[in-house]
Amino acid sequence: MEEILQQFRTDGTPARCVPYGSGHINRTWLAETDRGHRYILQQVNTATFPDADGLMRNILLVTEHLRRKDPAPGHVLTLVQTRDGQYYIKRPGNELWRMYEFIAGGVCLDRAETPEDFRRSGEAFGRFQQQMADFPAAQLAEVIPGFHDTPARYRAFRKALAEDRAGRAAGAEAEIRFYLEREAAAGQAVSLQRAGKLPLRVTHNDTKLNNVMLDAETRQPLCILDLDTVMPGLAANDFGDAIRFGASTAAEDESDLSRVHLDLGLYGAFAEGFLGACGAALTEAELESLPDGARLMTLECGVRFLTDYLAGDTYFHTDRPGQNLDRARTQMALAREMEAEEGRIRRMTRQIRKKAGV
Ligand code: ADP
Ligand code: GN1
Ligand code: MG
Repeated sequence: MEEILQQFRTDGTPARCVPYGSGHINRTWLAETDRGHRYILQQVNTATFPDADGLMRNILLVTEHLRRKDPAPGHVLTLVQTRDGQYYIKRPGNELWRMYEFIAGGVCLDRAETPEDFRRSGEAFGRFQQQMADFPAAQLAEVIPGFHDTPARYRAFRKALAEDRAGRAAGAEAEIRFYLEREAAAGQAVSLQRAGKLPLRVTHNDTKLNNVMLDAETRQPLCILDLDTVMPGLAANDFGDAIRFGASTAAEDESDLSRVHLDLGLYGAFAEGFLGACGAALTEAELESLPDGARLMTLECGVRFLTDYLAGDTYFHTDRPGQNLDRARTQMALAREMEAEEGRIRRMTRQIRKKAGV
């Protein structure tokens, strides 16, 4: 680790380095130098992101673009160069390391402490989409092809089910049935996009609450993090993924399902923030697709968790047995409530649109 830290142009000599954050993909550390300057060191998961050069090029392009829109320090991720002027280190075995300036004074929440926090995160992701609207999407590498191609996620699920590598399918029959029953419905947004009814935009694609940093004191949005998956995508996916994670009353891996509910107050708060920031730029079809996006992203993410459970937990970080199955189950609980409340959610969204004038 020391050897890696030394290769970056840090202000002072790295003196401390501790694991940090709660992401499921990369490994993240907080490093501090003897001069008290803090950095985020990340080992990027190249099993997930094999195209290291494409990925890092995307991040450079996106952060440069965002900085032109908003140059305030701490509002955009800043990569730290290596001593030989690169923005990342590649090591044997396709190891990829990068360093960011640590953004101080912010919080990344796993749960919104108030609806206001969630409204602010909606504003941040809406603004992100707005700021990226004039970015030429063709310049971005598609770092994970088909990342939100829900039918393709279902095909991977069926494959894992047929292979049953970890011998877990027999113990997850109800969950498997639940997701299979919804396979046709889950492909709705992708079909609309392919039919030319929903446009592709530059989206974040991983809009979990803990991928946005809020000012610890004012709770105003500070910075959007985790730019690894910025690619062409659907507005409904960014909206929906944020809802599936942040409008739940419980953690994504909660094992007591009686605690897992869709909080409509949180849904409304996010929708207000998001639509206020980017609603005017969305088409009527996109605006109408947002509530569906929440259900579709919940199903897609649940299918991915169940697929990983069946495959033996090889994709998402786990720290206990059964964690991916618990994650798949929380998404089921949320999707069920989204189905049951569909009419209400749609009406609420229309009211919010009206208030936002979009
Ligand atoms: P993953 O892909 O594994 O989710 P992230 O890039 O989201 O990795 O980083 C994980 C966590 O590290 C974030 O949720 C956040 O708490 C923290 N983090 C990441 N970048 C920074 C930064 N530049 N400044 C402060 N904290 C950061
Ligand atoms: C992963 O990297 P992180 O933890 O922000 C995943 C998302 C999932 C999410 C579920 C690159 O996000 O797609 O929605 O876990 N990221 C990747 O918590 O697969
Ligand atoms: Mg993250």
